[in-house]
Amino acid sequence: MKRIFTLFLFVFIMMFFTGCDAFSVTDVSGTETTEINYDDLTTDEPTTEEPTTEEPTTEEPTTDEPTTEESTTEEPTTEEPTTEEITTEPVTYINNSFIPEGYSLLQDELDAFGIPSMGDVNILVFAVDFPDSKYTNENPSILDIETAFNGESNDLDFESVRSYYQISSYNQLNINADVYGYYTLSENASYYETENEKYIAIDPVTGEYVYDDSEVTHVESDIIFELLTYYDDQIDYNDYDSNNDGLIDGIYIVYNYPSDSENDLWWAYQYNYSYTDSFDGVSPDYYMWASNDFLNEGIDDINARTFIHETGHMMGLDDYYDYSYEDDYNNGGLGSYMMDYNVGDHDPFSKILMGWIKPIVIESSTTINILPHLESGDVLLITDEWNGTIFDEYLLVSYYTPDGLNSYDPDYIFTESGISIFHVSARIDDGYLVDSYYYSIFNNNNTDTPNKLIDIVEADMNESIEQYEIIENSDLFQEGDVLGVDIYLDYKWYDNTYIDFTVSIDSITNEKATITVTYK
Ligand SMILES: [Ca+2]
Ligand SMILES: [Ca+2]
Ligand SMILES: [Ca+2]
Ligand SMILES: [Ca+2]
Repeated sequence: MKRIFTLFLFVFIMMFFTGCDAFSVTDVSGTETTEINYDDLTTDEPTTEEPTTEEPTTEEPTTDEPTTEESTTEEPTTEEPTTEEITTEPVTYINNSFIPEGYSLLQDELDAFGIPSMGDVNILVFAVDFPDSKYTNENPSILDIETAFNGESNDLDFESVRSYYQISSYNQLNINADVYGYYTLSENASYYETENEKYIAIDPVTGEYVYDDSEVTHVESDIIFELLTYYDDQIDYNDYDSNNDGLIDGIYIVYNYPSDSENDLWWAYQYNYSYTDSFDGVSPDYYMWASNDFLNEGIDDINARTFIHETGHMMGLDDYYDYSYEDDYNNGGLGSYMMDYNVGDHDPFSKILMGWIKPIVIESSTTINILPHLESGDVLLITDEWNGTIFDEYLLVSYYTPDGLNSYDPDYIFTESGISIFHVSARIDDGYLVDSYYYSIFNNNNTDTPNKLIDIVEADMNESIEQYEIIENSDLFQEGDVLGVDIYLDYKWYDNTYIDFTVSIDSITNEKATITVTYK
């Protein structure tokens, strides 16, 4: 058993709606987390039955036109009365965009991952308690846990793990949880806590582990071993490896012990099984570990946000918040969305990585309509040159709307419509930086690399996110704004070269936004 620097690898979540000390960005910014407008929380029903499944095409289907450069004048947009334009109008609408094919996704690049990003996936959820911390009817029940994982949208204030991923994936990921327990573990909670402290103890002077591998044990892995052994007769673990890679897709342990952000064990994180065992021919690997009181966070009856966030990690997504304020890099992380603040929809970059949407690529001057991202999945990928890969540096441009999954947490996400522009730096040639605080295959992360993996281009140019503030409505681009002219005249790629184009927000209506990208 090889220990890696466990502390560095823990994927912590932030306590939602509570003023936890250790990892909450809100504390650093000094922002109060208490006053939230909950009025919106009941406005429900996002886009469940919007089965926009694959192809988030704009209404300009790129299929029929092999648009070489000079598909000029009469590119008939559907809604344009073509009669007049022949005589009067100059070239107003050139769509040189295309939807790429055959590029690899995040899970194609990862050595291993837990939950496949698409398809029908069965996950295992084990509720456990301890001889010294037994479940009582004061604690979340098995039914509550069942609801948090499998509930319908209407069953929760926000969403269940299942309903959230159905919506965010445009019905391409269908997670079903089988819940077992409460099972009483063989050891007391106090034992596991003590053993875990030994496991992660690091000598502050040498930076080495205090105890040899032979003196310690990995308690979560011990617990998983005990559970899988106990349930082996009842469960065919083959049913939980939907992609047949020999690894159980997802094991979730929900423990009956109070969460404590100051304690390394009594928190919520995703991690990996430490031993090599197999059950019914498949092996445990990716697991999530969380207290059942995360289900009681905030004002929701049952709050599954922490489990939704960690499920992102089970699929290989990184955290987009800044783990370390001690370096001078990447202050403030992304500033919102599910992989930073446990709120809202997944950001468009994550959806591209998962294969839920395909970007509309632009590498030459183009005017194009995009539909609201939440329902359509539309997002422009603007680059100097498309290199056949999403693991590159580019801008993402999407039409943000504050409805559906984005309507629940107004203090943590945009509350107006507008155009959100992301600067993505997703190259992976170096990968897994050993000296980095954050372990990732990307060259960049949102913690301590010179540039952020994903950043928001702030339309107000005040760089408030870099001051650890949550995104603000003024960060959205509005009609008439032009990136590269009135907003960031000299916007640069991270290699310090200027971007070769301007991005103009021509118009925004309820139905669509019209964007013109002009290359110099
Ligand atoms: Ca079995
Ligand atoms: Ca698997
Ligand atoms: Ca940092
Ligand atoms: Ca700002």
